[in-house]
Amino acid sequence: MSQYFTEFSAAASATVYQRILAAMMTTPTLYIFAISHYCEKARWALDYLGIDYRLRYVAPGEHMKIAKQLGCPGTSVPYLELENRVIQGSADIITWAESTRSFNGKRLTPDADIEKAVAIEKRIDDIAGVHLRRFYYSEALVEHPSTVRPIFTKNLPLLTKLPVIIGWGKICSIMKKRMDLGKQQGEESQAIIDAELAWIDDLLSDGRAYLVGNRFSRADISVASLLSPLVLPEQHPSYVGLAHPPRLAATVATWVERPSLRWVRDVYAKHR
Ligand SMILES: N[C@@H](CCC(=O)N[C@@H](CS)C(=O)NCC(=O)O)C(=O)O
Repeated sequence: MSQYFTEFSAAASATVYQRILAAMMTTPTLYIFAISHYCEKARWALDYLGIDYRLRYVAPGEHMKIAKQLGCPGTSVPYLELENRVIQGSADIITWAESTRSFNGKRLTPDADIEKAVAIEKRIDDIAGVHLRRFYYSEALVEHPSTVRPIFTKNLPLLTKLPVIIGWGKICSIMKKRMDLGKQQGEESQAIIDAELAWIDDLLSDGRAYLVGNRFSRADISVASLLSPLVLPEQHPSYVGLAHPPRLAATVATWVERPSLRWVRDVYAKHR
């Protein structure tokens, strides 16, 4: 009897072990920078769709090495590692998430007006997302680099964190060059964001709750997450303690009651 029990429990624990191993192998891993609004978009979408995933914060530089190892076509985060492939980019991650069997049935791609939702997502990804990053870094990284470093080292293991702390000056120089940062560039980006906010203000001027149709969609999650660095919503998982540099803070103070930014705050409160 006791031998039977021992064999039975060994078999049972082997099954449990195999199950844990299988779950670990099939659970996707999302690689992110804590500061990145594109990463927030992908992370929010996975959370919203109830996808089980592991989160891995990566350091600047390290993100390129991992992207290469995984076979990503480019270097940028977010990317999602699956068992036998990788998906790079927030829009493709959302599309993949809705195609898996394990999502909770909520949808981010609407049944009607898909093109409208995707067009809004693409425009905010390509324009406001890029220029908001340049607007913020052109002041924060160039003039106050030490205020940016903590969010880049947040949640990193010590051995990954130390090289970022030691090499922060070099990392800032590379980022300045790659994103073309500077006072004048920041002003150019500010004007572009102003125009993009006017576009969203206009879309919302008929009193609609959601940008496309009457349901929360990928258009909403894209606009809200990519504008979130202006609003720093309390529901954002990584922005606690992040502050705007002075000129950006003064500009945001003049924008904060715009319909677009009020809407971002409301959407975060309701859906994040
Ligand atoms: N369109 C892409 C943009 C991603 C992106 O620009 N990521 C930035 C962080 S905000 C990045 O990883 N930059 C570093 C690099 O390109 O190597 C998306 O939606 O995922």
